[in-house]
Amino acid sequence: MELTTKQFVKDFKERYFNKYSNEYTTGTDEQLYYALGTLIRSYASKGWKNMRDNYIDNRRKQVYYFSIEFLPGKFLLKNAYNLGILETVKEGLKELDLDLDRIVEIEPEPAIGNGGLGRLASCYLDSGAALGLPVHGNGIRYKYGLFKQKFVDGHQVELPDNWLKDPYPWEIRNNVSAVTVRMGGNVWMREDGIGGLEPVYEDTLDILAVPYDNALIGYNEATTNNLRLWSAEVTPEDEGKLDKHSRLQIKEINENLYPDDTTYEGKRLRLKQEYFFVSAGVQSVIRQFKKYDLPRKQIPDKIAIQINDTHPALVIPELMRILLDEEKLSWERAWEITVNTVAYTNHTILSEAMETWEIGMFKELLPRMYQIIEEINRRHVQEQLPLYGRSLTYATQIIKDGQIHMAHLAIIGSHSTNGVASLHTEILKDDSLKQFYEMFPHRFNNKTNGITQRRFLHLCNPGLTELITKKIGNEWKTNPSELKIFKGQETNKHTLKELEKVKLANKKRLAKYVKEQQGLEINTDAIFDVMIKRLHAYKRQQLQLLHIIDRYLRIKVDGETDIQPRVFIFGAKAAPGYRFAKQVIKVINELAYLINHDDEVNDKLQIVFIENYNVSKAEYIIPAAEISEQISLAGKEASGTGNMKMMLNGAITVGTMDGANVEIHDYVGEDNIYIFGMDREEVRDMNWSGGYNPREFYETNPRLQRAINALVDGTIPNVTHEGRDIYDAFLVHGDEYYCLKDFDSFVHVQEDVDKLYQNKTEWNRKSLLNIASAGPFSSDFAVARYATDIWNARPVHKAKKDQVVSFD
Ligand code: AZC
Repeated sequence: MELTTKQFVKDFKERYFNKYSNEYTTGTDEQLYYALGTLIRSYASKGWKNMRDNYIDNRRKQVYYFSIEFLPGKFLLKNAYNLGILETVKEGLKELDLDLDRIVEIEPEPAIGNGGLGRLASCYLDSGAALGLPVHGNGIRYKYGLFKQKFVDGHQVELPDNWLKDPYPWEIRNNVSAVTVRMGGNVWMREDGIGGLEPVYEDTLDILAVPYDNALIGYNEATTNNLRLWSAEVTPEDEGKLDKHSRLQIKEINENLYPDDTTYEGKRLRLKQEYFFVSAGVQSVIRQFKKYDLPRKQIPDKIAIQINDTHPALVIPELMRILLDEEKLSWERAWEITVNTVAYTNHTILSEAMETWEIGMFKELLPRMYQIIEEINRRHVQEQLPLYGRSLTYATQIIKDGQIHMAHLAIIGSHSTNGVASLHTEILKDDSLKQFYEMFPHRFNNKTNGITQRRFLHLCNPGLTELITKKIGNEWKTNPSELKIFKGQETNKHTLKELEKVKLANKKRLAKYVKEQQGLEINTDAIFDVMIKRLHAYKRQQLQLLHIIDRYLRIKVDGETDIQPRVFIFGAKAAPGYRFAKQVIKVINELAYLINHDDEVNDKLQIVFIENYNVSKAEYIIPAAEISEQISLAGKEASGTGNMKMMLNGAITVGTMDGANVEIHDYVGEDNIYIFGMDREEVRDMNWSGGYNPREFYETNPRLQRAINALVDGTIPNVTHEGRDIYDAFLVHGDEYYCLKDFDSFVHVQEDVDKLYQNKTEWNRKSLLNIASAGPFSSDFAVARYATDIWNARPVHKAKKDQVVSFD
């Protein structure tokens, strides 16, 4: 949009005055933030309204991304940037003598997601809007986001994240669009007088779902979409009538984000949350469709619903319910519409993360959903039995062994099932979802994840953005595949030096932050070795721990002096109930304390564990990363996206052939990535042959033995049982994630990395090649592929000339 500094200054003063009846010069940072936030939002209002009208007037196909988690990060800078007014805002604030950084610092980050899956959803919404595609988000407005992590004596302590305690300038409460969601009670069918049946509900708990809408402003205002987050309230009819218990039941629905993305304890509340946002979302989608005034059979032509993992899989029976009970369609017609509307993305192969619900609980909470799922299951069996026989058909049932299997429902009730990296999709096809692949081969497809270059490069790393632009022009910003032109600079010594300077500046910025937060001075000449992701055994932070202990002992005990200095940087939250993960945090923190305070060692080795890792912290850390640690056991990480973000910022990956690392390897070339460890086939063969004997590795590798012993022999103070439990996981419980097996090859590639760093030109060259090869991982491409292959959705206007993403 067009905005002069003069106009902005005037608007800001007015906005502040009208809001607070006072001059802005008297404002607190909180007030200044609120005034600025609402002002920027107001700049987007017209575009938002126009787009809403445009979608309806032109009966555009709209896509709804249903996700129980989103991790959008802060909005202020992003929105100003996408509106094209960030520089104006900066100048204007300078004129007003206000500090933008301080104002941005105040903004709370909506941590309404756990990790990868939630962040991916937000990257996709950003890309959808940037491409001019009508892609909206649908989720829950959790009052408390993911806990705030604090370290107390090295232990993780969880504090509540009350991110909505102050008014949130980006959202609009939208009372007129509220809908009612019914749970519990009884349901029975009676004749509806027109030859069919209709359900009668008794004793249900009715919940008012109120949407809060957040504008998703596309880059260059390509379009503006909506992130709709639902809040649970008492219906006006029940106001004053409901007992305390029922009120509590309603209140708790959007009180807390479920704090674990990898295990499901079959919690009733989680199921309530799932049905709540699904039912509200589907009702509102159908309402939107009705504005088009088209026959219902055209629903799949005008609506696509993508379900982000299985948490929203109730979309399938809920859409069926509406079509059957309210729209009075036949089962067959309703089913065809449903399957053609819904598509499913799988994000994990970990069996413990596959959702199932115990029938008794499910039936009691969602009786009508249960009836419909039963019928879907019955018809599935009836249809597939003659074609595929008993064993395959029964294996694919939705209801079996007393449980409802959500992944089965998601595959059977949708037209597309995709994995999130090519290796992951292969594993789904030939292993974890093999039987479904046999039945529905055409439904399976791969959509490798992507990341938004706007947040994870343009905004968080202006130095690098400027350097690239100086060398190859502006076009790569809207067409990230142009980044490959930057490869032409690989032998340009001058560019490589400039790149090094940018990295150093980013390292210094991070070092300053660490100094402020932890009082620790880190060595910015050392390699910054970064591992940021949720803490989980399969991701193998404990392997990195062994590597660091080994380094420590080489310096401390062996007296090695010729060792490349490194700063190991961690960021990771452990699920509150995940004991092992918390123990790893404790041990890393104690090791950090030991090493950082030992003057014999700390010029060669330091450890920083950044507290409360989240999107904003990632934006600080990623530009400073030189090594990107992606060391999950092959076959376990569906994709990973941190790997892409760090690569885009010039970090060199040390990783296994897992998830999207495989594709990173293919794009950047094997000379520019450090791959180690077993591959997926080796892991699978090893598992099939009943695991391995980690003791063999322990006993025959003195370096490994020494590192493991350090967990229990008092080398690391204050970690008695934590060290012991990790030790036992390695040696007593069979080392499920093959850390001992991969140790040797891991530490050897790390030594190669050290050697490379001695030659800064060569390092910078590889770093540059990583940046130049990261274009294909832009979420703009990923979303364009979803739009073309799955959604059949098109942008509001032809993509601009300089935008290569093709829709034809
Ligand atoms: C994550 C995967 O673990 C990660 O590999 C992937 O990059 C990310 O999704 C986005 O696809 N999964 C989750 O966050 N959660 C679940 C339940 O899979």
